[in-house]
Amino acid sequence: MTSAKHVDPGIDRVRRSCPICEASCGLSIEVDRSVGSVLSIRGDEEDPRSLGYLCPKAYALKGVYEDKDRLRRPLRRTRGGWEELAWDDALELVGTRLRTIRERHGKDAIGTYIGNPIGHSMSGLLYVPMYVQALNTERLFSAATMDQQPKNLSSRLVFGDEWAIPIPDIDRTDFLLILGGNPMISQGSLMSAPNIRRRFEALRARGGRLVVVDPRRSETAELADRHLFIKPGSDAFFLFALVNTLFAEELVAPGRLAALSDGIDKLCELAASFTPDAVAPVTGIDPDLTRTVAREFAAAARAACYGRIGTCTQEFGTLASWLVDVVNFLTGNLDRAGGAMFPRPATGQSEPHIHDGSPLPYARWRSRVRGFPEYGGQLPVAVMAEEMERASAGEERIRGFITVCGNPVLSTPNGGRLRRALEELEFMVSIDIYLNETTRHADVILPTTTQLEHTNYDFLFQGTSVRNMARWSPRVFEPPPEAKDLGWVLLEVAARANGTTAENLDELLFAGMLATWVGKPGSPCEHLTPEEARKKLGSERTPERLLDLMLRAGPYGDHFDAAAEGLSLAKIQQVPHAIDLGPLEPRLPGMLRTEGQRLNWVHEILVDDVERLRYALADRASDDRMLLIGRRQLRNMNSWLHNVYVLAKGRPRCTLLVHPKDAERLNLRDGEEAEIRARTGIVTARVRCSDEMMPGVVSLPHGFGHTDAKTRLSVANTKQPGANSN
Ligand SMILES: Nc1nc2c(c(=O)[nH]1)N[C@H]1C(S)=C(S)[C@@H](COP(=O)(O)OP(=O)(O)OC[C@H]3O[C@@H](n4cnc5c(=O)[nH]c(N)nc54)[C@H](O)[C@@H]3O)O[C@H]1N2
Ligand SMILES: Nc1nc2c(c(=O)[nH]1)N[C@H]1C(S)=C(S)[C@@H](COP(=O)(O)OP(=O)(O)OC[C@H]3O[C@@H](n4cnc5c(=O)[nH]c(N)nc54)[C@H](O)[C@@H]3O)O[C@H]1N2
Ligand code: SF4
Ligand SMILES: [Mo]
Repeated sequence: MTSAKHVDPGIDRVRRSCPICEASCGLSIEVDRSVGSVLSIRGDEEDPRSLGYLCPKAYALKGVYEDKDRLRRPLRRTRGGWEELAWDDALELVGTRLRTIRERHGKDAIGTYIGNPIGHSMSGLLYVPMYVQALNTERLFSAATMDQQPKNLSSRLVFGDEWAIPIPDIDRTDFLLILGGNPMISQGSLMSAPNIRRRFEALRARGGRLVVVDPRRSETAELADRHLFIKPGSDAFFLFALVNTLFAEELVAPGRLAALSDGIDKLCELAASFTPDAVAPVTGIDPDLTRTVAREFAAAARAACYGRIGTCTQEFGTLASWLVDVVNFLTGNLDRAGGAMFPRPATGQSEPHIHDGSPLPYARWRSRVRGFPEYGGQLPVAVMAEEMERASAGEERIRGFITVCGNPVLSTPNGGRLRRALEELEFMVSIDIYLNETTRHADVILPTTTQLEHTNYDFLFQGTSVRNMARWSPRVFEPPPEAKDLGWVLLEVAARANGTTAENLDELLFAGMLATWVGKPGSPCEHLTPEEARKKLGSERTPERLLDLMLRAGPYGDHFDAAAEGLSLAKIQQVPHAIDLGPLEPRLPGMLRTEGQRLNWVHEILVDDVERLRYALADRASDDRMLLIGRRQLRNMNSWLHNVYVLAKGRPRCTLLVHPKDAERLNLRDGEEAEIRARTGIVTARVRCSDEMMPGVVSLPHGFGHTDAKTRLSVANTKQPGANSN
C-alpha cells in the first residue's frame, strides 16, 4: 500500500476534523512546513457542524506529534533494553513467532485486544475486519465490551443491525432525558455533536427541557432543569418504572410504528412488577418523581431518551440499553424528528443490502476458563487475563498476544492481574505510539503514523452524528519514510502471522467489499458489476480506494457516474469543511434487518434477563455497600493524553469525590489520601469532598496509574501519575 494524495507544500493552513473524540470538530491548523511544526490549532469557523468550537484536547494533535517520547521506529525488547529494528526485520520476527505459536498450539493460542483509537483511524477501521478475519481467533477482545456492546446487542435484537443505534435528535427535541452520559465533557458519545453547550442553550431557548439521571451532579446535570441522583447500576429498574407508568397511565402511543411492531403487550407484562414504588429502594429515586418524568416525557411534543456509558457498563447494561429504545418507542418518539433517529452515513454501512442477514452472532463459542459466551466474535475484556494464565487456562492459554491502539493495563478491569498475565505470554506485539503501561510488556512494538501524518475519514461517527455529514481530512505533514499507517501495519501483521502477503489480504478485502457494495439487486449500484466498479476505482492499493468505493456506492454517491451529482472521494476532497447532508430523517422500516422487517421488541435473550432483573430487585434493596463510579474529564482521553504537557499540567486530577456525609462517617478529610478497597485490589487517592456526589457513591477517574518506571512517559509519570481505578 502506498500513500495517496500529497499535500501541496505551499499550504500553511490545513482544515481537517479532530480525530480525538466522537465529536470530530472541524479544525483549522496552521503549520510551518520549513521546520515541520504546528503553529496553531483553532476551531474552523466555517465548519457547518462545529462552527469554530474546539476543546483543549485538540492541542494534543500538536503535542503528540512533537512528543519526544512518542515511538517512531519499531522496537524490540532485549535483555539490555529496547533496540530499534528495521520494519522488515520487525515484521519478520513478529510473523515467525506468531506462526510458530499457531502451528504448535492452534489458532486460538493467539489473542488480540483492540483499543479505542482505532475508531478514529480511517485505515485502521478499513483494515481491521481483514485483520480479525485473518487471525481467526476465538480470543478477540476490544474496548467495545467496556463501552457500547450492550447497546450493540440490544440493537441487533430489536432492529437486526447492531449499529442501528437511535441517536437523540438534540437539535429538534423539546425534552431530552439523559441517563449515564455527560456530554458536556465527552461532547457526546453515540450522539456525535460538537459544542454541546450551544445545543443545550438552543434547547432551552425553544422552551425545551433537559433532565439528567446520574449518581453525580455532573457538568451536564449542572445545566439541567432536573437532576435525579440514581444508584449506580440501577437504570434498568428506573427505565422499567417509566415503562410501567406509561402503561398504567395510558400514555402509550407508539404511532405509526405500532403496525410494524411485535410484543407491545408483552412489554406491559414484563414491566408489571417494576412499579415506581417497587424500584425506589434500588434506584434511590422518589416514585413520584419517576411518575412525573414519565408524564413529562410523554407530554412533550418531541422527546428523546438517551443512555450512554453509565447505562452500558453495568450488570444490566443490555436491558438498560434496550429500555431506552422502548421508552422512545412507546411514546412515539422513535424514528421521528425531535426524537431518537437513525443517521444515514454516506459510506453506506447502514443500508440494508450491505448486511448479509447472518444469524445472531451469540454464544458460538465460550471463553475457556469461565465459559462466557462470545458476542459479535468478541469475549468480554474481563476474562482476558485468566485466559492467558497458566494457572487458570492451562494448556489452552493464550500464548501470543497483539494489542492494537490499546492500554488495557490501565483501561480494563483488574489491570494488575492483566499486567502479571502479560508477563506469562510467550510472545507479545503492540501496535502503538507509546511505550506505556501495556506496551512495555511487549516483545516488539510497532508504531504507526500520528493523526497529523495520515489522511482520515470519520467513518464511525457519521453513523452516530446528530446530522448526516461527510468529511475528508487531508494529512497535515508528509510522514517520514519509516513511518507506517495503522492499516498497513495491521495487514502486514495479519499476513505474516498467516504466511501470506498483505497484497493477498488487501485483494480479498477489496473483492469482498466490491461484491457487497456493488451489483446487489435493489441497491443503488445494481446496474454495475463488481468488475466494472473495480476498473473505475483503479489499481492502487490504498485505504482511499476502499473509501471511494463506499462513498460512490453509498446513499449519496455518484454511483460510478462521474458526471452525476453525488459524492465520490474526489468530490469530498475538494471540500475543506464537513459536508452537511441534512437533518436525520425517518428510516423505518426500510433499514430494519429483522425477519419480515418487523420491530422485534421482546427477544428471548431480553426476557431471560428480565427474570434476572426481577431477582435482583429483591437482593439489591438491602445492599448498602459504597459504590465506585468513574469520571471523564475535559483534558483526558482515557489513558493516553497524559504525556502531553499542556494537558497534563496543573493540579492532580485523579481525585476521589466523596459526599461530605460519607466523608464524615468514614473519617475522611478534604485533601487527605483515602484508601479504596475492592475485591481486586487497593489504591489510594486524594479526597475531595463534594455534594455533587450521591451519598454512598464515590467517583475516581479512569486512565490514571502512570507509576510504572519501565514506561517512556516522562510527562504522565511526573505530572499526572494518579491511581489505576481499574
Ligand atoms: N474504570 C473505567 N474504565 C474504563 C472506562 C470507564 O469509563 N471507566 N471506559 C472504557 C472505555 S469507554 C474505553 S473506550 C476504554 C479505552 O480503552 P483503551 O483503548 O485500551 O485505552 P486508551 O487509554 O484509549 O488507550 C489508547 C492506546 O492507543 C494508543 N494510541 C493513541 N493513538 C494512536 C494511534 O494513532 N496509533 C496507534 N497505533 N496507537 C495509538 C495510545 O498510546 C494508548 O496506548 O477504556 C474503558 N475503561
Ligand atoms: N474529555 C473526554 N471525552 C471523552 C472521553 C474521555 O476520556 N475524555 N472518552 C470518550 C469515550 S471512549 C467514550 S466511550 C465517551 C463516553 O461518553 P459519556 O458516556 O458521556 O462519558 P462519561 O463522562 O463517562 O459519562 C458517564 C456518566 O455516567 C454516570 N454514571 C456512572 N454510573 C452510572 C449509572 O449506573 N447510571 C447512570 N445513570 N449514570 C451513571 C457518570 O457519573 C457520568 O456522568 O466519551 C468520549 N469522550
Ligand atoms: S471535542 Fe473532541 S473532536 Fe472536538 S476538539 Fe475536543 S477532542 Fe477534538
Ligand atoms: Mo469508549
